[in-house]
Amino acid sequence: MKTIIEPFRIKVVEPIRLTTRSERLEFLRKADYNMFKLRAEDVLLDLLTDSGTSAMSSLQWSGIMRGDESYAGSPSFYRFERAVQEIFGFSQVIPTHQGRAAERILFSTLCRPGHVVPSNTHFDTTRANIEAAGAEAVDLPVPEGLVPAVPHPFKGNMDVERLQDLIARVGADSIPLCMLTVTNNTGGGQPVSMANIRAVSGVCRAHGIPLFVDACRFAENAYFIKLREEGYARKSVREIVREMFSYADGCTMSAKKDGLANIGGFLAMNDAALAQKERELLILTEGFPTYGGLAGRDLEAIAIGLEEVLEENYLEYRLASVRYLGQHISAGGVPIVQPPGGHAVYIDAAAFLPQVPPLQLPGQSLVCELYVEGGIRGVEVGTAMFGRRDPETGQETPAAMELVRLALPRRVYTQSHVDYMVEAILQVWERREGIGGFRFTYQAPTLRHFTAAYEPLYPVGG
Ligand code: P61
Repeated sequence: MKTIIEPFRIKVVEPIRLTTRSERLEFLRKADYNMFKLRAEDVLLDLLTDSGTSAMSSLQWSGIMRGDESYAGSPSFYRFERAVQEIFGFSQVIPTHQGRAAERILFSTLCRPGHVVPSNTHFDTTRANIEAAGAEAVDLPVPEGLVPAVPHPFKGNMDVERLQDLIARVGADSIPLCMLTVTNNTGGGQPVSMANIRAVSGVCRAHGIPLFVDACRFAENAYFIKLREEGYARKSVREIVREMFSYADGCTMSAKKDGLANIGGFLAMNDAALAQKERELLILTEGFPTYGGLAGRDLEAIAIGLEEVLEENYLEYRLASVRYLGQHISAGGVPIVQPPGGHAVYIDAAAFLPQVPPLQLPGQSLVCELYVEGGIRGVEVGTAMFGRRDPETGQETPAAMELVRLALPRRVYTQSHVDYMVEAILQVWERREGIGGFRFTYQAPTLRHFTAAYEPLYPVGG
């Protein structure tokens, strides 16, 4: 059979609500044109994020019932700990309420002012937590990673030469750890090759710098390695994952992605002394080390989700559905980051709307138009999210790329939903010449995209 099907059947359904175009224009205005301020019930197909939005399996729901809520020493914790140890190969496992809590604990333990933390590309919460610890976050993607239209099998790779140059320039003593984000979310959900993980690890080990992997989408990354990297076609995803993490000293994880759970995360590593310090911080802000801010039932859902995400027919369907969306809009002329990523398709808003300059936020225009057209909610990953405003001069620096991310929640939408998305995106593409820009009317000093207010500089909706 050549048709790749959803490898599950539907047991519970959740209604979604159709709205009219004029209702959507009104909702958008009331939300200050900020997708994060829309009410979810006013969204038809929600592609804002693949984070925490997975449909859980019947086995995960049965795990929820089994969850043991003891304050200390819950059997649910030990099942969670064993799943993480077996899959990732790290001995120390610290549960956290989500990925950014793991980041905060890791960076506030290791980073000081004057420190530099390199990565292929830091995700925004990662960067913000490094900066909150007084250190500098540096992105070192390979050059192909910054050119949306150029296809490359491993656009998520880190530029190893630039890593070596950075170490030579600032000194290994100023680099308390190196990060590697798999897949590279900010760079288009693009995978990192095993060869690159090995090379980055080699450089780090030669200089005594610990390597931590931001593991959010580890299974999708492993499946890309299986499909695209020589020597891995016959290996199981589980074996590939073990090899990926064998080159690292630890990882941070948001279980809201490849944990197939609605909440949760963890920090894992082999260094018991470091883990001890981190558990002390955990107790201060998250909770006792056998629950870390999670309920026992969440730990069960994650332990089961981490196993299910490694099933190869799931991963085949997962990557195929993202590819299907990417290929169909691309065939209609829409410029996207090529090839499509593991969890999302990224539209190149700068190429879609060349008439809108970066400081007029072309990605912001595009997310608003997609919502008006089809009730689809995407997210801007461009100057609104990653641009910088000088607090003294008010001078704005645009982001490296102007992207719109359409993230597919895991196991949630069917192929006809994707066909509808394709239709709506192509309709916006047809009327692209009439679309203008936006400006901020309010912005917070950090992570401004969550709470920003915007004003259109043209009539939205055509
Ligand atoms: C997302 F607009 N990602 O992609 P937490 N590392 C990586 C992530 O992708 C990630 C985290 C760490 C989200 C949620 C999100 O401004 C935003 O469990 C590679 O969300 O704390 C999260 O994991 C943090 C979306 C987060 C945003 C921040 O949609």
